[in-house]
Amino acid sequence: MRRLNSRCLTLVAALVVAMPAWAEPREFDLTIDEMKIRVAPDLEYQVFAFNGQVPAPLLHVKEGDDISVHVTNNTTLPHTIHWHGQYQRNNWRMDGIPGVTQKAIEPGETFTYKFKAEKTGSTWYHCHVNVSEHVGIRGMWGPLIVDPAKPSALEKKVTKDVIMMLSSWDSEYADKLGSGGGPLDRPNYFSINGRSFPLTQPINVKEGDVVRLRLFGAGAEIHSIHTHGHDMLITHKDGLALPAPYYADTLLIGPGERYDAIIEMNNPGLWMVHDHVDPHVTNNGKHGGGVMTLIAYEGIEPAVEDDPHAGLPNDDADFYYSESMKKPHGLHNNPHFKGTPLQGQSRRERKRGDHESH
Ligand SMILES: [Cu+2]
Repeated sequence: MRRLNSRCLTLVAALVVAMPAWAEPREFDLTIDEMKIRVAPDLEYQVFAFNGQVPAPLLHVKEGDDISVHVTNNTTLPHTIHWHGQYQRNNWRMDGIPGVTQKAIEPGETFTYKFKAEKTGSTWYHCHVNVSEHVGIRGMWGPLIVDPAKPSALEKKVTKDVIMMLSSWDSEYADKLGSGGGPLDRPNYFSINGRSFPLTQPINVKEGDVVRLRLFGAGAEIHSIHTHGHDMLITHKDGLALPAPYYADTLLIGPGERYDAIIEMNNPGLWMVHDHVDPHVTNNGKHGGGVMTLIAYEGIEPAVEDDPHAGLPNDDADFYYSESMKKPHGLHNNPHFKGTPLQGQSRRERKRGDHESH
């Protein structure tokens, strides 16, 4: 009896180690829909949109959580979801690679992904069918943030999360869903969270805030982000804590990469945040567009009356997922990211139009 009890205790102890007390099962629903979003003032774009929005909804979970995601494909083409960064240990069939780990999810089908959120930090999810089109220029990407069971002292200081997903667009294929993204094509619009300046929104802060800026290379371009007036302490690369965090004021972010930067808001003013790769601050070659925004301290007035930055829309406190990150763990949609459904034209008709125009 005593031996049995001690065996039971060992078993219970092993289970406690394997399933941390903070881990929970979480079940989410995602649809994929054909929508149109406004990327820039002069660019409307057809997208494959998770839950109808670009960027996709925030998935915010805890280390060790058991995740189930039911994905329903309402579009006219097959898709999958790759959980970029997650290890899928003993679970490789959930890695989302068509023709390797699964058959792609066909139009009208639902597929359920099940995996443990093992890797912490800034991970993300994206389609893995025709990646150069679906991810490169059709908006099939979103953040999967996994909070570590034991956050570092630095992470605990954060008062505001700011998620920036950088990507690019090619106006030639704006209304040609199902084509584009060729390796020699040249994108001509560049965006933060799917919007090009002046449709980006300011990063609203107050003195004393500690911002955790999570930068994602969601597209196929390399970006070089400069935060005026502030140094970034780079703490994580691809969700992994750096053994020696380092300071930078300009940071390169390549395709697929993620960097986390802690920024102390200790310098009140209106400060540019922009990409130093010149074409990336244009809309179709016209300067004053692309990957550009402002760090805007509470109570600071613009220095000049016609400052274009002062005219940025400032009606979505969740543009950088800051509000969603404060909510309880879960899936968080953002109605501001929602597109309008593609209507009146079947894909076949659109395709016919495409062929006629070539
Ligand atoms: Cu896809």
